[in-house]
This record gives sequence, C-alpha cells and structure tokens, in this order.
Amino acid sequence: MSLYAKPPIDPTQISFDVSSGVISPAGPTLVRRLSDLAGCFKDETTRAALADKDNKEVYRVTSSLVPEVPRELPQSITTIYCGNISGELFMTKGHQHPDPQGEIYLGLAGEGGVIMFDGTKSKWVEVTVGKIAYIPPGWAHRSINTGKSEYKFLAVYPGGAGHDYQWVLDNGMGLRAYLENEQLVLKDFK
Ligand code: M6P
Ligand code: ZN
Repeated sequence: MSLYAKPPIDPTQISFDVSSGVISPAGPTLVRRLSDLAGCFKDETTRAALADKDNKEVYRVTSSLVPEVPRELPQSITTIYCGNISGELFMTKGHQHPDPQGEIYLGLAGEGGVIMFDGTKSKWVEVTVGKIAYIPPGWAHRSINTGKSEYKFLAVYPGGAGHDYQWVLDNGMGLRAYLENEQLVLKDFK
C-alpha cells in the first residue's frame, strides 16, 4: 500500500522531444511575450514600446501532467528564444520559491544559463547540454539565452514550492546578462 494516501498520479513514463519542446502526455503550456515581462529589463521604455508593436514571444514552458502540489515533482521544458532589449538578453521573468525548496535545471539544447540571487550574493551558472544547475533553497532564479538559437532546459522542481515573481521585482537578481561583441557580459543589476 502507498504510504501517501492519495497520490494524484500513477507511476508513469513521460516522453519529451527536445526539438519541439513537447512533453507527452502534456500538461499546460505557458507562453510569455514582451508584454508579460514588465519590469524585467533595464530598458523598460524599449520593452514597453516593443510590446505595443510586435509583442514577440520571449519564451514558452511546456509541462507534464505531474501537478504543482506538495510532494509531487513536476517537470517542464522552457524554450527561450533568441533576442535582446537594448543588448540585455532574453530571459525568464525569474522567481523565488515562497516555500524555500531546491530545483534542478538540465541543459537540453542551445547556449544559456541561470542567474541565481539570494538577496545578497548572486551567481551565474551555465546550463548547456550535459550540465545540471542546482538551485538551492532560498535562491531566486532567472534563465537567459546567451546563444544564437533557441535555448532549452528541463526543470524538475518540488510541486509545493510555488512562484513568487514580486520578490524579483522588489529585490532584483543581482546581475544582468548582456551580449557585447558576441560575448556574454554580466553587469551589476542596478
Ligand atoms: C522553469 C521552472 C518553472 C518556471 C519556468 C519559467 O521551467 O523553473 O517553474 O515557471 O522555468 O520561469 P518563470 O516562472 O520565472 O517565468
Ligand atoms: Zn523555481
């Protein structure tokens, strides 16, 4: 008998296709456009103008059917498209876990990584194919596409951890990621 009274999902096999980013059986897909990223880029004026103009898709997140509830381990594939706003590279919104719990990111395709910030210290970790980033409890995380193609990674995270986006808007991420002369340049967040 299961030690856990009502498991919401049975032991199962989950397929994922790296080129399409499709997970099956599929859960929800989240699409974030420039209009969803208010306050994320340093050049907010240009972000807002471009959001009004063509409102490009910046990234999408496909998920499995494993639900975001305590004790479960949901997975998702994030695809960040190539682009920048005044040199600052396309990124995820970034969040802190309201319930401090860890998370892992596995690189699937392209070039990129994650900025982590604990409110005092910040850290850049590259997450390419063959690498796993470990995000410890208490560290906010924001992913960046540093390459010339789509950047994809698989995330596995505790279902009860939650997503606090306001924490990042209030505290920043410590660092910002730019492309200068084809090189990644990390700058102070301010
Ligand atoms: C990863 C995971 C998800 C997260 C997604 C996009 O797939 O960390 O939990 O939702 O990245 O990041 P954000 O929620 O910051 O937009
Ligand atoms: Zn997270």
